[in-house]
Amino acid sequence: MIEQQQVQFFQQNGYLKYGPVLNIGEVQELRDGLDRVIQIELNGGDDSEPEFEFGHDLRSQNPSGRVITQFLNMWKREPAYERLLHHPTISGVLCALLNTSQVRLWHDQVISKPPGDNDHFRFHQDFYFWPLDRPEIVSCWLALDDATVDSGCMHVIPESHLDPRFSPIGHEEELRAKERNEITESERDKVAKQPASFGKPIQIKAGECMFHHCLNFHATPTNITPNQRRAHVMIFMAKGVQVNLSQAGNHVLVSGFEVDDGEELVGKGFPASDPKLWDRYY
Ligand SMILES: O=C(O)CCC(=O)C(=O)O
Repeated sequence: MIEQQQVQFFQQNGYLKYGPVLNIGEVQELRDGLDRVIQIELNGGDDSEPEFEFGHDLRSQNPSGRVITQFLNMWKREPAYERLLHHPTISGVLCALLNTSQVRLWHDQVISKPPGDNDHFRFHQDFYFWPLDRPEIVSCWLALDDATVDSGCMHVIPESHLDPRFSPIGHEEELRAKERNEITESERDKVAKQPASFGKPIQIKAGECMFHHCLNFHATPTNITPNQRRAHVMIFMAKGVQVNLSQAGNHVLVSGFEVDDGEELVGKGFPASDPKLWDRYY
């Protein structure tokens, strides 16, 4: 499932190009599920969970008027996505990368870049967008279409997750320096301005996945092909990750927390991955 060498590569570089985890039938099930969700959204939407409204259309936040669509917590909407949380290979690899006995979902999301009407993601570190206390969090980025440089594949900056300038302490210092007007632009801001080509492209085929650490800088460029570029991202936490409302305390998922600030994030909105459940869905 995973070699020690791959774990070491991840620890050193902050990402891992893994390879195939789903067959094309399983990928098609996910695409079909996404199509059903898109139909619901086009017909007025489903507001049964606050996060279903989040990020469907980033046009309003984006003066260029181009669109990335983002659908949070697909696992609550479609059984194929719920089943995927328990995929034995994905779960096992994540436990090895995070050196933990079990992983728990923070959230999942489909990020879809439709042809001809999409935008790019600038270099960012995911961790600082989340109300969580420690960077023991890894994303599994699963391609639902072949992801190439032209279609907007993931680009990573190797080893950036180990760079002290971009660590939680470095981030704190940067915020304080900005508050005191000592700096207007931080090292992180400078990285965010770089084009995706500054990073290393991770081209993968539909059904394959790559993993990235929550402090690893990553970006995806605009999809300039006539094809869809859909990816499903599952973000998992190691055992013990706690709520930290002093960071991103206004995150859309906070209203669903069943635990208090400083407690381990568990509860029905954050299922533990259990490979035994993978077969139970059939
Ligand atoms: O799929 C994309 O285009 C961006 C994904 C991303 O930034 C992430 O997985 O954190």
